[in-house]
Amino acid sequence: MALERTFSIVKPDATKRNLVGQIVAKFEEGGLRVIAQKRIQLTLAQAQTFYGVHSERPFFDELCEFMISEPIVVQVLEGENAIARNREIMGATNPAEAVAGTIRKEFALSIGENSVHGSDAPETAAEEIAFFFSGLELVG
Ligand code: DAT
Ligand code: MG
Repeated sequence: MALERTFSIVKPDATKRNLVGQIVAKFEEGGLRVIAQKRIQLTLAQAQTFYGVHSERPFFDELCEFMISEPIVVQVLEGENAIARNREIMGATNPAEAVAGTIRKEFALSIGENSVHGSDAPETAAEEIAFFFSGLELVG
């Protein structure tokens, strides 16, 4: 399998608690490399666009308000099977169901405030990377 890239967010609950370094360490220990990273504050419109696939879900408004509540750190991670690998390192969406040692098991506060986002497929990874980064910002 060739090198793959995925998109990652360190979410507001984690930036607020100063956990960026500990989360990046989990990615690096898991075999992924940060090839782009920046700290930003999302607007409500950006959050709604980014999570548009969930717009009909009952938690959509809560999710978007949470995502704009503090700065976030957006990243591109590169490695073998990066999309699946990143999701393993993150753990299940609900921290109560996450495996020991995963980011969400160790750091997430709840199913909503779950510390990290990671792309779920090659198509979404490409879209999400392009939403936040120009090609010049990706330094593999
Ligand atoms: P994931 O982030 O693991 O890909 P998802 O795409 O199903 O999970 O949902 C996106 C985010 O929406 C998730 O990280 C947190 C929030 N969310 C999902 N299900 C939720 C629920 N039942 N209640 C509150 N927030 C939820
Ligand atoms: Mg998802």
